[in-house]
Formats: sequence, C-alpha cells, structure tokens
Amino acid sequence: MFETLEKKLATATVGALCWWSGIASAVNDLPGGPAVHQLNLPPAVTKIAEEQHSLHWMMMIICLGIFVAVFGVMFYSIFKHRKSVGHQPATFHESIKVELAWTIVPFIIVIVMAIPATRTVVAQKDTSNADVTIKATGYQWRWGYEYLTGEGNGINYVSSLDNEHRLISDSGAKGVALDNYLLKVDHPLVVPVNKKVRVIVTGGDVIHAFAVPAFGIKQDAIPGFVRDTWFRAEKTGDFYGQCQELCGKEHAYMPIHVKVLSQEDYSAWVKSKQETKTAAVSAADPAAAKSTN
Ligand SMILES: [Cu+2]
Repeated sequence: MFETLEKKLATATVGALCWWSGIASAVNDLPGGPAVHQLNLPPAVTKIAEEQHSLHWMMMIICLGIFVAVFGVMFYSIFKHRKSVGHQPATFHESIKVELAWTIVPFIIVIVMAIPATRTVVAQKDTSNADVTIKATGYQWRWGYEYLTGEGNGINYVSSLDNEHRLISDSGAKGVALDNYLLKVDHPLVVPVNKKVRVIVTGGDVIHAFAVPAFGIKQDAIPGFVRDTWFRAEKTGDFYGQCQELCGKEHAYMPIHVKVLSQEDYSAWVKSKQETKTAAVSAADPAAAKSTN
C-alpha cells in the first residue's frame, strides 16, 4: 500500500516540477520590453534613458548613504547614552554649530543632485531640430500615429492591440505563455535608428500618456493640448511601452510598440506605405489618383 502511495507521490512531484519548470521556462524576457523577474530599469536605448539610469543610481546611493549615516548616529547615541549605564542627559538648548551643519550639509547634497538632474531634464525637453516628427494621439483605447515632417511625411494609421491577445485576456486564461502578452499591436510605430524623432502627443477623448521606458520618454496626452517629447534610438529592434495614465476600463489594452529600423529599411517601409496609400486612393477614385500623380 505504501509502495503505491510512494509511487503516486513521486509521480505527483515529478508532474508538479515539470509543470512548474514548464511555466517558468514558458515565458521569456521580451527584448525591448519587460523581462521575467525584472528588478532594474529596462536597458537604455537612448542617451536620455542612460542619463536617467545614472541619476537614479546616484540618488539611490546618496539616499542609502544618508540612511546609514543618520540611523548609525541615532542607534549609536541611543545605545551609548542609555539610562542603564547611568548616562545623564545634556542640558544645553541651542547649538549654532549643529544648526548650521544640518542646514548647510543637506543644502549641498540637494545642489549636488540638482545640477545633473536639471541638465537631463533640460535635454529631455529640447525637441528642436528633429529629423522626423510624429503626432501620437491617444484614443480610448488605441494610438493614432501621423507622420508630420521628415521622411515618411503624410503617413498615418491607427495602432491597436492584437485581437488574439485581446481574446485570450477576455477568456480569463491563466498562465499565458506569450512573451509579448498584451504588448502586440497590429501596426507598430516605425522609426529610423540614430535619428531624432519628435513625438507630438495629444489626446482624442480623455487623458492618456505615451511612454516607452527603454527610450526614457513619458508624456501625458491631454485633449485640447499639444505636448511633445523626443528620442534618438541608438539600436534597431522592437521596444515596448503602454499608456501610462489611467484612461478608462481598457487602459491596459493600448500598448505601444516602436519598431526601430535601419535607415535603408525605414526608407523601404516609407516607400511601401506610400505605395499602398496611392493604390488605395486610385482604387477608390481613379480620377483623383490621376490628378495627384
Ligand atoms: Cu490610455
């Protein structure tokens, strides 16, 4: 009897392990998107994102230093001057030296943090001299992209979540083994590598936010207002973001997928886009197509 129980237990354990390892290995890191058990910020693809990372770490280290110093002094004082060893409390009231120290030292720390932070914030806001300008409009619940200036000028389309992903989510499926789950779109935003891309951001209905963590960009999309941000991707590949302003019940279903292409591939993409557009126009109205040609 015990033998069968043992066997059953062993089978169950092996089964559970297989299931667990299957689940664990089923979902992999998504390059340009979230990684499995990710703790740090996503790898930087732009100079701005790199600067944000170093600022983040610099400030974390300063905060940790302050934490250790303040709590060190505090716990040392409590322990050293405890009542049980017969320590008598000091009776002084004011101390100019101490007051000066706790005013000047934090002031210097704040300045040390503010100088590089200001430099980065100013660089982040400098959207001048862009090679390509794209307007991104947030809608409930998709993104509209319109190429305004630079190569690709005139292209416009809407980017929505892949329908299959939507159906999986609607079905309430658990343990979905898709690396790009709820990040796959029908038409990604296509941009050239090493080019300054200015993104003009606005909202078509409610407030959304256009954000791509690997580029270090995040900008609210406000109806009736025009805001802008920029990035210069230094690597080709696929990069992902999501709407980052709670915009309604399907806020989780409006991902951003940016495809960074080499200059040649980008030019080819622009050409094919413009050709299909011309073909569509001539199919709908041959006379109009003739007049534009
Ligand atoms: Cu949104």
